[in-house]
Amino acid sequence: MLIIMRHGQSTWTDKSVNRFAGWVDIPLTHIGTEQAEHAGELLQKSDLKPDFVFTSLLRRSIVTADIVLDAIDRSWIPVQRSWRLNERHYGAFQGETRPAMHDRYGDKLFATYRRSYDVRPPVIDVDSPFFQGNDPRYGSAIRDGLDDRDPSTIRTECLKDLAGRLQPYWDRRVAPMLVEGKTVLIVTHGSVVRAIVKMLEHISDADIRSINVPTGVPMIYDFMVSSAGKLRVQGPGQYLDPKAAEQGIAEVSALGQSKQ
Ligand code: DG2
Repeated sequence: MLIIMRHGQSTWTDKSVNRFAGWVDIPLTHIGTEQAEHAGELLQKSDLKPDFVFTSLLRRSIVTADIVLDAIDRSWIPVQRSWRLNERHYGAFQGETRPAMHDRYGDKLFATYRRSYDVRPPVIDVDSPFFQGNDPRYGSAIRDGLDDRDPSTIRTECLKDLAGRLQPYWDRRVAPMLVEGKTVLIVTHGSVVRAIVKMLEHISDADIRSINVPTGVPMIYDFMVSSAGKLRVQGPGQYLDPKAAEQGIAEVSALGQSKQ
């Protein structure tokens, strides 16, 4: 079984701040912490006991996972963190407010940069304080040998780029655990959840544009394993708290509104 969720609300998804984060390592808000605690309660109520947890290299994912696991007394399970589960690199949008970018680019282009499958935002300048090229967490010591991608050189990504860097990690790190019948928890970011939902539910490049992911609400996928050892997903993902998911999805959509 897969339990997948976006981290709790971060300081930059708080609507009073409303900045694009991407790979910028911002913390959770008080609400985000409460959402993570609620996610833990939902797992507890449904008697879901993860055997393994995956996070990105960003604290909003790491801290959310810690809170969820603490709530279900499973802080002890093994963890693997990877840049491949990081949010999409938002290029030059990192650190900018959504309303300002909306007003600069207009409805159509703004929506394309935010939700299209294959259009990248403009690249970030290497001198920007929001560029992570010199951050030790993306240095060569962390290369995982899955391919020759170098995270320290990434300056923008579209969802297709994210899906490309995620696929080898899914195939060689995550899927084998699901094939073994383990319960896997992935605490990650909106775009990574969208990429995984797209892959598992065979959503088209056009239809993925309308999918938004709420903060802090776990979603469940069940699998069967074929005689050839292939994973077969059993239906669409199910949110453990559909009402909170609906409200969260509306909030994410609203963040993209113009300030005018
Ligand atoms: C958000 C997504 O990702 O922003 O990078 O700012 O919060 O899941 O890490 P998060 C960011 P939107 O694409 O929803 O504007």
